[in-house]
Amino acid sequence: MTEHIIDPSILDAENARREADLRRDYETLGERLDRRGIAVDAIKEKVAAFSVAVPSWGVGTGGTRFARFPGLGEPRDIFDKIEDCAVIAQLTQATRTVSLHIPWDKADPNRLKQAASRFNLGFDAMNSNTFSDTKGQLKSYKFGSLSAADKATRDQAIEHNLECIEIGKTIGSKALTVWIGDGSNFPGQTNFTTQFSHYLDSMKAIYAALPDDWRIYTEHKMYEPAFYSTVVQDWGTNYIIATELGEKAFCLVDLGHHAPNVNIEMIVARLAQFGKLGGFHFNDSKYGDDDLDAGAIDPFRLFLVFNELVDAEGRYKDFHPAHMLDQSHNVTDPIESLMLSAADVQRAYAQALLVDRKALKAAQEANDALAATQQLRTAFRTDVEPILALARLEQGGAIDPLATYRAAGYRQKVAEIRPAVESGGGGIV
Ligand code: LRH
Ligand code: MN
Ligand code: MN
Repeated sequence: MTEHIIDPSILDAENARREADLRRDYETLGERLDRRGIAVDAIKEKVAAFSVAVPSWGVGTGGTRFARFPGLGEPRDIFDKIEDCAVIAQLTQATRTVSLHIPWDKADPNRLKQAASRFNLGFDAMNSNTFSDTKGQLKSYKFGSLSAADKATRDQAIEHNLECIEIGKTIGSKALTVWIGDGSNFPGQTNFTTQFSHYLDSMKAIYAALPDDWRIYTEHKMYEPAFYSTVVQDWGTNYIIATELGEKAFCLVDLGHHAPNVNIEMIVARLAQFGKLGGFHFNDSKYGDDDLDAGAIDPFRLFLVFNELVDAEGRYKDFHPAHMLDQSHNVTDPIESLMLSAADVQRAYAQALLVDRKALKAAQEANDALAATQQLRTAFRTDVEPILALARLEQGGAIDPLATYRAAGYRQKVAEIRPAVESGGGGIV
């Protein structure tokens, strides 16, 4: 039986206050969509089946390289993090899995599995970390990991990824995400070609250990922490990697890892067209890899990404990219941010499902630019909140996750058990 952290009587009371209004709103929206030839219940079903993974590292307060200001009741370890993830899942019913980062979340894999299964949570992709050093580690990653000039350093980084696969096997994960910070800070510091060859050789060794039913995702990022060149800097290099490695290798698109104004939705379309779109790290940004909450800055862009995904769903067989959040919460309660972001990702999906694809195609073929773009705008401007809220309610979640979470006083309760953490300089990514 699934355990619930938020008292069901509080959840029921909060829902009872909102249910009648919600049902009226849903009915009105249903009538309006019906006039557009859309069955609201069918959209709701798809929304209900949609899930986005929560990153374990997202439930702790993030920071910048200048400072970190922890909040109340910070999770002490991965088991507290799993409980926080369970709260997000219970209230949103949109986050059925957790994505772990090793070694940050290292613990007995059987205990991890048990802890998650109490709340009926599964594990999404494992994330390896060779972008920072761990205590006791023999070789430093200061000058790179999988692409380092030093062979022993590369071997150690390979070994770490193999360990992530092993942990993942025990806990039921089916994917490994590899992001490295390798690159250089000065022109001439490294040889681009040698470095990339090292990287490919290392990745081939990891790929060789990947179980048949697993996928490996490589994540590109334009810059940071290396500021002159980065080994896996863009989707072009990422596509080469996935192609070189083989059919279990796919590209992961982290929305924040592109230059401002880059047409990410088009990258998504290209990768999908050539069978190499593996999945996403959703977040939002204004300037760079800001890791702001998904949907917080440019919800239209998120919608355009989902517009491509829905288009691809209708085109390709076996198309099932992984959906994960990857954001850093510096000034908000991470649970609140993650709940709203999960809903915003779902919202973009629901809006994209409303696009009249037949009318869009006809407008495109008639070169009617305005009619075509109008199809997208109409879908984007539709307030789909009643669909999301009813999908949550019907699955046992909260009509209003934020209000319910606050009414339940979860943060105050855990703050009594979890010791306060002092503010400090230099935070995590
Ligand atoms: C790098 C990144 C990558 C890491 C995570 C902590 O910027 O997006 O996915 O694993 O942040
Ligand atoms: Mn990421
Ligand atoms: Mn990032």
